[in-house]
Amino acid sequence: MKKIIDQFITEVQQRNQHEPEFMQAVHEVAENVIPYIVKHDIYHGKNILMRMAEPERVVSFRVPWIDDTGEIRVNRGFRIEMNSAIGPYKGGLRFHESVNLSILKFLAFEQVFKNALTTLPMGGGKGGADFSPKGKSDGEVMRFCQSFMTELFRHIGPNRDIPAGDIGVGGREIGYMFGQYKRLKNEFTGVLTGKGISWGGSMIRPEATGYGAVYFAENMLATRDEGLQNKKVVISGSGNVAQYAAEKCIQLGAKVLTLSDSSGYVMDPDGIDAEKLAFVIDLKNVKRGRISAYVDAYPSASFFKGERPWSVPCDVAFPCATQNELEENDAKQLAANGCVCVSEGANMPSTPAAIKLFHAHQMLYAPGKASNAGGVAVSGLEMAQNSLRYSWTRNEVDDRLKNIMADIHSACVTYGKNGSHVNYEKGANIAGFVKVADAMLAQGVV
Ligand code: NDP
Ligand code: 2IT
Repeated sequence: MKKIIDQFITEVQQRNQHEPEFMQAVHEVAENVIPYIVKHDIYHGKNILMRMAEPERVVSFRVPWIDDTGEIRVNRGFRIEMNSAIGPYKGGLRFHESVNLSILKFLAFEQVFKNALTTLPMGGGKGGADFSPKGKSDGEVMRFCQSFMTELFRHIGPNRDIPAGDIGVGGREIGYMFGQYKRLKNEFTGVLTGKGISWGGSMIRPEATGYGAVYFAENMLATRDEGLQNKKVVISGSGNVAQYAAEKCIQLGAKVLTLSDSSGYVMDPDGIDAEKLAFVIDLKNVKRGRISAYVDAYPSASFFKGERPWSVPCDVAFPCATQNELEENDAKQLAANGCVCVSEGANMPSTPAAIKLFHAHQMLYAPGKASNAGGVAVSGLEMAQNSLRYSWTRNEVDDRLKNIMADIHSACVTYGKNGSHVNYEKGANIAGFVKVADAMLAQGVV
């Protein structure tokens, strides 16, 4: 088996030199899915995983814009249209200085499996630009978004490709891009998700990824007759996903000890409660400040510059910042400190060595493509509401989100159960693969 997997990886590697994040994502899937393919005749000999590892289309484009000093700047924009077997391309846009083809291809590849797991009819895609909104004025961000959409608009559409937010793309950026798309097309359609409530957005979409990751953790803990109440929780990040993971943990009676950003983490031994979280949300979303300012407002907390929060003893960890932010040593510390559950809010935050350790310690570990699927799931519900020209209530959307997360949990158990332990990574990869592969096989050589 190892030989077949190695051969496959070598071939994909040859075609995708210098794309370490993409290769990491493909490798992880291949290790779970190839043994399954070999055992199931309908998939065997169809080169199906190789086809899934090749994007259907990649678009790369120039994004020129003018900064506040009048200088002309240029960034690179992308859209990866990875797989449309089960629905139109769907996935977020990331605006961050680190964005490149490797990162967006890994995200698009993961998105295909994730979207399949949601049970909704969405293919997978991802896009973005090597532009960081951090430190830019609203005017600069608007001009950038308008220029970005001036090219992207010809590649997307409500039945073709429906982008949304990701790192660096929140409500403000979606608004500017939606406005530009509407001017260019002279059409009001659900071409983006994460829209404002008064212009086609869905209730619970901002909360969905973080809430979903917490619902998924509750589902995992329930298999051991446990729940989040009174649990000590460590969260990384302080953006969209981290904020609402924290909110739901607090609502469920857990004690949230940390939040972070790329400069370091804050640890509050008294717990970050609803009022303190409101301060963080205002700090990050309105003032666009740094998490270190938390300790000025709450002096009993400490700021650890340049560090990640994984050394803080906890029962449950939610990595909600970025890829490869939780490494082998971090996983060792989590396990040594008694952490029993890791539910990924971010995409691929744990390195392969860290994941091995989670498995070795029989921890309840959920990969992002399962546990953070709540975001894109509610995006799918936003698309459904846009098509119906109707809006569901907060409770209706939240109930659907809870059911979807429970269904994803069940699918992971179906394909990942090994005795009394569930390998959620294997379960998610195989369940996602089966849905997409069956559709591709039915559609001929696509
Ligand atoms: P935001 O831009 O709102 O927040 C990102 C957070 O992560 C910030 O606190 C940011 O800190 C931190 N961060 C970003 N890059 C790094 C880095 N290189 N090192 C350390 N910290 C970093 O993004 P989201 O909350 O939306 O996204 C977070 C993660 O969740 C990403 O992996 C994303 O792909 C994933 N995700 C998002 C979904 C969504 O609906 N938004 C859905 C599913 C997954 P700083 O401000 O210093 O950059
Ligand atoms: O990684 C993700 O799932 C997202 N950034 C959300 C995608 C979406 O289309 O809502």
